[in-house]
Formats: sequence, structure tokens, C-alpha cells
Amino acid sequence: MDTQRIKCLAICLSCFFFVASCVQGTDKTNDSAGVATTGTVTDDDLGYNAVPVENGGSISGTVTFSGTIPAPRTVVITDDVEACGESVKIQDIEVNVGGGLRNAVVSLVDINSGASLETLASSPVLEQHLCRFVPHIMFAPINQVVDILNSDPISHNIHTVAFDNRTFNRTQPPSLDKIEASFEIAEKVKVKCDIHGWMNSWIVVVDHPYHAITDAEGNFVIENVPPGTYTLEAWHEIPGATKRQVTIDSGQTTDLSIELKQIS
Ligand SMILES: [Cu+2]
Repeated sequence: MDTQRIKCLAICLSCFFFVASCVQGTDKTNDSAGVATTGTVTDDDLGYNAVPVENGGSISGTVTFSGTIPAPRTVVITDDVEACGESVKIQDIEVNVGGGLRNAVVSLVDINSGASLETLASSPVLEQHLCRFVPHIMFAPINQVVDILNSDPISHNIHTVAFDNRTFNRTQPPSLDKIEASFEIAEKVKVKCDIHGWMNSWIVVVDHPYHAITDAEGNFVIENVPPGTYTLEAWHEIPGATKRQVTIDSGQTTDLSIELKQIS
């Protein structure tokens, strides 16, 4: 083979690998609006290694709130009364008689291998019902489609507020049964409706399964954690976050009491 033919072959091979890399590089799940098109998530995409967990331990506990609990806010409604009612009562901090804080997110923030993300119990459906987002806070595995539904006979508007993910802002009339959205980067994304100012919720985008949302008593459980020492974060939208070190022993349950203090 002469020199000229070798050069041509080298150029052809370079073009082939360039085109192949471009095709692979366009395999994204979001369009420019952050609204989902296609895509399948694997743990390999996440920078998190899914491995079998043998003799894992658990973390259980309670998140409590310390401080003055704000009184419920009553918002008088003037538009869309037929769907929303004449007023809505907003309780920003829900605490039970024992101080247990509902809707706090408890997470291991520095774990890089463990059970597959698929083991996280999540139902990524966000519904707009009676002019409220339901649920108020939810998990969405990274790149997984979130179905956004409108069961009200009026239009709502889904406006996301994010730091790392692309935001989107779309009106959803009653005729549009479902909007599909997905998020590429793990972070807490706020969702609001610009039409009805009291409507807001949170989508917690996660890239591993070691998270929990506290129940009405402030309780949480995180299971099947590989033994080791991790940083655990508890977060709520009003008081904010606190972190601590936690050590997980094989086959054992680590009990925690976590206090979130009112921001002064
Ligand atoms: Cu709305």
C-alpha cells in the first residue's frame, strides 16, 4: 500500500470514529426545554457504582423541628374559585405533637457505591389537584421521566427553579393530560405555578437510592447501606440543612435523632 492510500485510509477511519462519537453524544434525554423525549437510565451513567450489598446496615430515626412554628397562612383566592375554592390554608412547617417534622429529606451525601438506584421507592408523578401540587415533595431518579398531570378544569403553569438543571416553564391547560419532564443532575428542584402563587413543590433529583422523606411523625428509614462512615444531611425547605457523620455497621441499625433549628 502506497503512502497516499495509507493517508486516505487514516482519514476515513478518523471520520468514522468522529461520526460514531457524535451519534453517541446526542443520546440525551432532555430537549432544550428540559422536557423529556427518550432515554434509559443506567447506573453507569451516574458516576455511582451499583454493586451487590451484603450485610448492609440501616439508619432510622426522627427529624424534629426546634423553634416557633409559623401559624398557617390563609390565601384568599379571587381567580379560578370554581376549581381552587375561595381560600387555601398553607402550613409551611408541619410538626406533630412530639416535634416530629414532616417532609424533611434525609440523605447520604457522599456515598459512591451501593445498591442500584432502582431500589429507591419512588413514584415520579406530580399532580396538580385542587390547585395544589401533590405530593409536596418527591424523589425523581436522575434522567427518569416525571409525569406531570393536571386533574383540574383550569390551566396551571409548571415553572421549575434549578441551579444545575435546565429549567422549563410550560402552561398546562386541562386538555393537556400529561407533561413529561426529566432532570440530568442531582439537586433539589423547586416547582411553582405562576398562575396560582401559593402552589409550590419540590422534586429531589437523586443519583443513588440512599434518601428518605420523613413521614407525618418525622420518622425515616434508610436501608441496605454498605458498612462505612458517611456524611448524612437532613434538609427542610424552611429551616434548611444540617449535616453529621454517621457510621453504619454490618447488619446493625443506627438510630439518630436530628434537630433542625429555626433560622433566626
Ligand atoms: Cu396553578
